[in-house]
Order: sequence, then C-alpha cells, then structure tokens
Amino acid sequence: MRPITDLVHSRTRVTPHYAVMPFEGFPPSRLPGFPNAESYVLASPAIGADFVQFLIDLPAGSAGTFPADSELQTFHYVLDGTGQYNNTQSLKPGAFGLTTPANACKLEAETNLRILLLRKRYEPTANHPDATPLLGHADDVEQTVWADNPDSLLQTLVPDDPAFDLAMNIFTFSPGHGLPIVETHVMEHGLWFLQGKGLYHLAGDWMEVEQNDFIWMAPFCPQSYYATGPTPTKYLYYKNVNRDIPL
Ligand code: UGY
Ligand code: MN
Repeated sequence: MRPITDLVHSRTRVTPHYAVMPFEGFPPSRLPGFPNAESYVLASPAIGADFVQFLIDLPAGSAGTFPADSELQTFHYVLDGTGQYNNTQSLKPGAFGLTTPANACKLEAETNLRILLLRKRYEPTANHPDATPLLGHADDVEQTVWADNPDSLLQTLVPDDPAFDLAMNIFTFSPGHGLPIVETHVMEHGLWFLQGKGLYHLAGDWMEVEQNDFIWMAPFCPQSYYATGPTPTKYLYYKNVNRDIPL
C-alpha cells in the first residue's frame, strides 16, 4: 500500500482488448478451498477471459485445495516460498505443474507461499480424451533461441504437444530486445511479469510495464514488446493452443 501522502496515479488500464493491472490494485479475497489464504483474481470470465488466473498467498503452515472437477485443469507456478503439492512435489520458486480435472490440487505451505494458478476447461480430442498431468521446475526447462535472436529466449514449461491444450511459456529478453513484430492471433494471454520492465504494445497503445504487473490479452489483440533497462525481462504467459476453433 502506498503512503496516504502519495497521489493515486496508476498505470491500470482495462479495455475490451486488453487489461494492464499492476498487482498493487488487486484487493485480496477468500476462496472456499483456500480459507487461510489471500487470493487475488487476476483474470476471469468477468473481464472476457476464457480462463481463470489467481495469485494466492498461502501463509506458512496452512493449506488449500481445488477439489477434483469433471472439467477444470489447474496449472500452478511458484513465485516465492516453499511447500508441498499433493505430497508428490516439493514446492520452491520456479516449480510448476498441471493437475488434471480428475485430481484434486492440494497445496501446503511450509514457509509463506506465493503461487500463480490458472484454471482452464480441458478440451478433449479423439486422441486425447483426458488431460495429461505434468510436474517440473523452470530451471530444468531448456531456453531456446526465439526468432533467431539469442537475446530472446523461450521456455515452454508445458510441452508443445497435442496432449496439452494450453501453453505456459517464459520469455527472457535482454534489454532492448523483444517481439520483432506486432503479432495478432486468436489465442488469449494471461501474462505475469516476473522480472524487469519495458514497453508493451497493446491494441495500439504503448504501455509501460514492470515486475508484478498482470496483463490480459483478448483474442486478436495486436501485441508487441521490447525490454528497457537495466535488467532482462522475464514474463510467464498462458496461451490456449492445439485445438480446433468451435463454431
Ligand atoms: O506466443 C506468443 O503468442 C507470444 N509471442 N506472445 C507474447 O509474448 N505476447
Ligand atoms: Mn502472443
């Protein structure tokens, strides 16, 4: 919270095509499965998104659960702290996983745990009637050179495989580098700014963005980015992929 003597000027902007929302503007709420946690809804159908994204602060010694569900898969990514996921994964910054709808997603905090969660309805296909689970750590995911530029590196935390209907990627851009074009595509994005700062082009607006900002981009939102100094940019973003477009 800012001192009461400061002005309340904000970079927050919500439009039909995109939203830039610095974290300071989100009030915490409680989720039924996470009664001890401060939960922040970053994106939901209320803004036009076809997914829900949360940031959850789970205090040390407490736990939270999304119960098994017939439709919703849950992706988790640890921003800070330590804990356990379903008694099968040690949580620390960079740990991630995908829980299929058939399973509960239980998170236990050993130290204060700050975690990003994204929930999406799984879209079955003939070859992949059921969602596929996944566990990993960002440090173990290869950084590949993107767009022939060694100063722009991409990590695909969820493999680019038809078994998965979502991508969760981390971009790392050296200062001065970014997306070399304005891209426009049917996929949505939910983007959490992990590190650094820069300029995001969103539907014709150039927006200053930095660590702890959240950006939602609607389908066909024209978008581009370049990092400004002095540290590299890192952002984690969601994208719906690998499925037909329902008509
Ligand atoms: O994968 C993407 O669509 C990515 N290039 N978009 C973005 O970073 N805004
Ligand atoms: Mn994109």
